[in-house]
Amino acid sequence: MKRVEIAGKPPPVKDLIAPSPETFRSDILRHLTFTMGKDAAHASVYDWRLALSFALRDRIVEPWFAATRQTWDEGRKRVYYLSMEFLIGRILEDAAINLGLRDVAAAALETLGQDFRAIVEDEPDAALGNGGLGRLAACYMESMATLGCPGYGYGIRYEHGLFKQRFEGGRQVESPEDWLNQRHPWEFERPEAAYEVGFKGEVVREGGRAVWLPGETVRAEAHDTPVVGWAGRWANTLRLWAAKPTTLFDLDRFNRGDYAAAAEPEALARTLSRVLYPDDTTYAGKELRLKQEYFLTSAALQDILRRHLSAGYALEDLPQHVAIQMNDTHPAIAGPELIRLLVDQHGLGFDAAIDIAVACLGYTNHTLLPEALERWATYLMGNVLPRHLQIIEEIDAWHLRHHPTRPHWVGIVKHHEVRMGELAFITAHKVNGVSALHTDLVRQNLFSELEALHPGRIVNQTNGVTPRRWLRMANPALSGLITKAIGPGWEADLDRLKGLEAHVDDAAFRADFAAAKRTNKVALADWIARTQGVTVCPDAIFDVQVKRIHEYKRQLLNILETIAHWHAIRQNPQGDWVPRVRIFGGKAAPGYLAAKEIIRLINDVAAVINNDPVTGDLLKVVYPANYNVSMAERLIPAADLSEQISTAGKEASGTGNMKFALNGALTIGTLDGANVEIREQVGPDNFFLFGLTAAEVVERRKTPDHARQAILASQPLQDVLQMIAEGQFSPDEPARYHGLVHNMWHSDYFLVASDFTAYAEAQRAVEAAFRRPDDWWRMAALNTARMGFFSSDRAIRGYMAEIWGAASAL
Ligand code: 26W
Repeated sequence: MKRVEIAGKPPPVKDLIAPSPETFRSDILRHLTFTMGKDAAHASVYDWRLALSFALRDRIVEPWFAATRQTWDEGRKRVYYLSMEFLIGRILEDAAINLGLRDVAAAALETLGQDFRAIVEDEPDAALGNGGLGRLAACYMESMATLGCPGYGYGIRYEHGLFKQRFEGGRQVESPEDWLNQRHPWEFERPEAAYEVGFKGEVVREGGRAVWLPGETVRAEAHDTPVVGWAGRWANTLRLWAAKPTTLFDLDRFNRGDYAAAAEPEALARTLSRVLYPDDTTYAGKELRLKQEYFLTSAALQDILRRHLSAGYALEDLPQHVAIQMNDTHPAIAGPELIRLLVDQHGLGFDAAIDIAVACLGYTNHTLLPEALERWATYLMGNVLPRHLQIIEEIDAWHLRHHPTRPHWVGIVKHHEVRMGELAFITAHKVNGVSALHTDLVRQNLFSELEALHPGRIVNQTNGVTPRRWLRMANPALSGLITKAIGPGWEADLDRLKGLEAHVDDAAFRADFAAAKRTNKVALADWIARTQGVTVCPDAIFDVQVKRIHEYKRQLLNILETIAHWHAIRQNPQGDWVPRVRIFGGKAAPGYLAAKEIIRLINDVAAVINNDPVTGDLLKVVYPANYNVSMAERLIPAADLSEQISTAGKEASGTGNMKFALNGALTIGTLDGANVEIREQVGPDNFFLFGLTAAEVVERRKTPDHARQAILASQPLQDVLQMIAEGQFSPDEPARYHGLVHNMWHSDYFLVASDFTAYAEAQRAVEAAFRRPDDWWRMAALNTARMGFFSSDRAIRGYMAEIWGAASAL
């Protein structure tokens, strides 16, 4: 593909010039009329939202083209981020802010009698992800655009994102999500950018060469969403693949009147990009999932090679121009697929091909949980991807040849399974963990033998979050105060928040800081009253735990301590208690019964506590259903206390923990994941630490009756378990939680009992600090001031320098 030169040298990427509200108003009206075909007199919020989105999108196109042009012209290295998940959330306001057009848009809409907020909230979340890993990919896309790192995200355009959650009788009920039910204004459909992806069939030999004859094929069609960075200085592409049939339908069958059978090929193909797998941290081993992973990876690699070759570069030079990052092992078939394309389609030798693959590929590990590590039965891999299984075996043999001292238990194919972690490690030049502690554990436990064979291959890149969405957009009150205190521009240079430290001893600044938080708490209290029917007092401690429901994240510890606290207040209602609102949010994987039981318990406890006249405003429990990115943007800025209480050694990093601290919440947390580094940055005095360390957890588990011992040592915990077992929170079914209580006494793998007392003590320390507003707001402000390190810009700079060998084009 050759680019057409239009008029000499292309214009350079330039700084944004914002249109006037009048100009932008006519842009919106033009789209309302000509794109939506609506008269302003009859337009709905939906129509206005689309008109506004198109008007904003128009203004991304120019920086987007300029960035693409500059990347070609300067022959720059491109970074390809392969991820099964991109948890984007809403796009409109984020795009408006990065384009510097938020206020212009709001003003223009006002003259049209429309409310910007209402329009923003009409947009459905793009929920193409489960949790941390998917949201991280979205933050990284935004930071790559902000930093001018030429990059593409590759993913799947799921028709249905993460399921919607509601509660019935306190139980989670799932229903399909349907974001594409309406027009999606942010994407450009590219029917011409399509590739065939094969499955199954057989491999034959033709003159010493392997030829794979797939038994099934589908078409991967590109849908491009521009991702604009801060100040509109650069824009990259998120390319999502939709599966289409290669043969449209069976005309013979149709003519015979067998309509359902005629449509079969189409239905089968579309299944591939129909729905996001809702499993977070559990590996299911389903054939459709493997097909989705290969579908994404094969389409992406074909696209990457097409772009490389069309620029006139040699395949041998791929690593100079291309860096490919695998977001966990989900796209780890990239190694074998790249080798297959190079060897089978382009005629390179295996040794040359694997060297190229290793030089291009990087692998990020996001979890140590054994149940989350992908392994595919060789029979399944051999059935779905027969050629790839051969190549995987060749890679394994090649690796053993080069490392004859490799222990016999180490390798890619073992016990009739393909281990995707080992495959990703061996086919990548860099393997990274996502926090300092996690990377140490990856080195010492998960990949210790491979690390010994490849010293230096494992590196750390501590996660980060984008301050544009998670501070500037989500928290206008605090953002305004920050700009007032340290001047504009901190959004793209987050270390400048350090400048706030000079203000924390100023009582007026602390009062402003507290006022910003109060504004957010009042807004949240209104929303809770409106949507949950629970009244909460904005002067209470807003204590928030939002994340996927998982035993290791220990929402159970939180709710048990809530019960203990409730019980203590009831024993002495006249005591000097600090009012609290304990807020939960999160979904459980549909098949994860233990997590679902915890959800039900929280809701059952909330029903009892919220209706107790004795405790009244002193304690409320709120659990709004369907936690998602948009709800996070509401809750996090209003939090006083951030619950990061996982069993040490289990949470790879966490990123919610960063968003809370950045927004001036104090953390109550264990020494797990990035909590360790957050505590180092904000200072140990500004962090409520409790609990066993990762090493102590391992030791503690060696005591066979650790749970029983811990429960017997804590009267409050015994009382709590007794109340639950008696059915105080499930009077209609007293035995409902007998299994859960039994498990607490006899197993408690995640050491809830062992950490209970330390956690309760830390909670009392939180209350003591909250009673001293000067200290509290000083600590809160210091948290914000010292969180600059956790910008995803810092993280992306690290990946660019240490893994991708890519440079900023700005
Ligand atoms: C194949 C099943 C499956 C699906 C998703 C296994 C594992 C996953 C992810 C790796 C789970 C995940 O999202 N991990 C989270 O990644 C975040 C970003 O690095 C971290 O902050 C979290 O600690 C980690 O749990």
